[in-house]
Amino acid sequence: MGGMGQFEHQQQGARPEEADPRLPPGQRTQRGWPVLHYGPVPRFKPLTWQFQVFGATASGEKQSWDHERFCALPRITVHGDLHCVTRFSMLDNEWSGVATRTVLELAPPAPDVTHVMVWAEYGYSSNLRLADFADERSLFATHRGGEPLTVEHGFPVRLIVPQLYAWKGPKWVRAVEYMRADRRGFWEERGYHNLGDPWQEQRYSYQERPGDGPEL
Ligand SMILES: Nc1nc2c(c(=O)[nH]1)N[C@H]1C(S)=C(S)[C@@H](COP(=O)(O)O)O[C@H]1N2
Ligand SMILES: [Mo]
Repeated sequence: MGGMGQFEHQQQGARPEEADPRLPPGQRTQRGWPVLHYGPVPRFKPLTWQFQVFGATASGEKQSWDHERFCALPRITVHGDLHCVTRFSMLDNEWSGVATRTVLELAPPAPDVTHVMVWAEYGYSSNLRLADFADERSLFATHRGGEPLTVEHGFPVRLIVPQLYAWKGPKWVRAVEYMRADRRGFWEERGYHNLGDPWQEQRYSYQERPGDGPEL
């Protein structure tokens, strides 16, 4: 009987959370979807909203889309996890929206661009290596699980980069800046790690090694 009980226990999948291979070190899963950000929730203004690409573009010109044109861009669906540095993770979300690769194709960077800064409402920003930004699973998400994002979760557009901590994915994105050198974004200037790989537990800037980021 004892053996049977153990079998049933395993059948129910009651394994310790730490054993879930999708959870990076020091993370736990979270019931529901918490809302987490610095500052107020911006109001969406459809008439003036633009998604802009600027900085070191290949053409030297800025490019921008209004909301209607942005929503008409080709779309992808990605299954990705969200790992907050405060240690909660949400596994296997279905995100849909516009691939970062689509933006890179339509508004190409100059050949010597190495990093991007993604800008949100109220000046929130995060810097990414071009390779992380251009990953095939990175997208400007407009929907999760087939439902449009709520305004608290970033409507109309948020960046999702599943392989990095979630602060690297600004909600309420308004612009992408192409850069020829790295520069720290909002949290990267305020104590968080410049790279933010959850699998290496790159949480705080004091953990950075030479070459991980610009001088603080
Ligand atoms: N504009 C903006 N985007 C942001 C943040 C923020 O403070 N401002 N916080 C980030 C952090 S730390 C996390 S964990 C996620 C949380 O997303 P959620 O509120 O949809 O769970 O948003 C990220 N994007
Ligand atoms: Mo976070």
